[in-house]
Amino acid sequence: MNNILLNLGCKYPIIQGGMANIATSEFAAAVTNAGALGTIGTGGWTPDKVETELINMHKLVGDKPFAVNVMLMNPYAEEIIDICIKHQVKVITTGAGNPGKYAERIKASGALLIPVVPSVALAKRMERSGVDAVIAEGTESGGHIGELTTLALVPQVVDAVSIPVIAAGGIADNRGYLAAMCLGVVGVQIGTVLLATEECPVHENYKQLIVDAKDISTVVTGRRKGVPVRAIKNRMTREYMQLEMEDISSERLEELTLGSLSKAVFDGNEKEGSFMSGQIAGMVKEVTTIKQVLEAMTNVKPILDTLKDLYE
Ligand code: TUI
Repeated sequence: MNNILLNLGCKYPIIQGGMANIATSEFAAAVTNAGALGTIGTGGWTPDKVETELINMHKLVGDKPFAVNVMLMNPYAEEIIDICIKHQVKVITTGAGNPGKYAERIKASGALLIPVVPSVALAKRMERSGVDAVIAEGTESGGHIGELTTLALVPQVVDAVSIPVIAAGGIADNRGYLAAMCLGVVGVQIGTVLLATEECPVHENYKQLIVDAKDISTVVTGRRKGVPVRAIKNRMTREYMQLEMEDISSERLEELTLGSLSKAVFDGNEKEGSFMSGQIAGMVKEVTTIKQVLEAMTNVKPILDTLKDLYE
């Protein structure tokens, strides 16, 4: 089968999301070694830190495939791309912006370029820039998000471009995985469901918040001012939204968000942390392992058998 993710040597057509401050080389290597495409998340990192992690990654996975996610709002994005090229990274995913101006350089290095897109317009623009595939990410996702839901966005992107499409946002189990594949994608990207794994390096409080979450536990801050970010509802998100309503300056909002992701990831500070999470946190019932997540997600035979009974 000609599939851009399986051709890389992955056992499963599943990418781990960029997850800034969380997706270290250790975590990404655990994902790659479990058979999916592990991704080093470089949002919030300096080029030096990225280089150290890349050297470690090569040690941990050898020839197995992995990606680096470049968060384009990172002021060091361009230098980080140069480091990736220097270290012959084979897959670069991007988020939070348009990587068009780097496309030529990345393609010349031989790497695959796979940007996250929140709309059909950006998907088409990216196709014209020569990218290899796009990740169509729905608003169900955690972290920085667009407006459209996965179910609405993905088939519209699939119809609009000729390059492979990968679905992201709201995928937690075999039902979501198979549903996404039915929309015409070649694979899926997952993040939230991997937070509650033994291998994930986030603070225990973060994992517990995901396990305890219900369907309506996440909110989006920054829709009025700043950057839309989905996270678990807590004191931090309430204060942020209150300030947004009061037409407060963006600077003060930045003060509030400053370091809030690290407060969540490293300190497990339940009041002041930004516990970025997708809407599927309500489906996550326990902390498992990456292997269990991937095996459960790709176990689609029981669903196909039920469908066959219904329609044959
Ligand atoms: O990037 C993400 N998710 C993220 S990045 C992140 S780190 C962060 N921390 C604090 C504030 C903001 C971010 C946490 N989660 N997902 C991919 C994604 N990309 N979602 C939306 C987009 C996007 C948005 C606009 C991609 C392109 C785009 O283009 C606008 C343009 O330039 O045309």
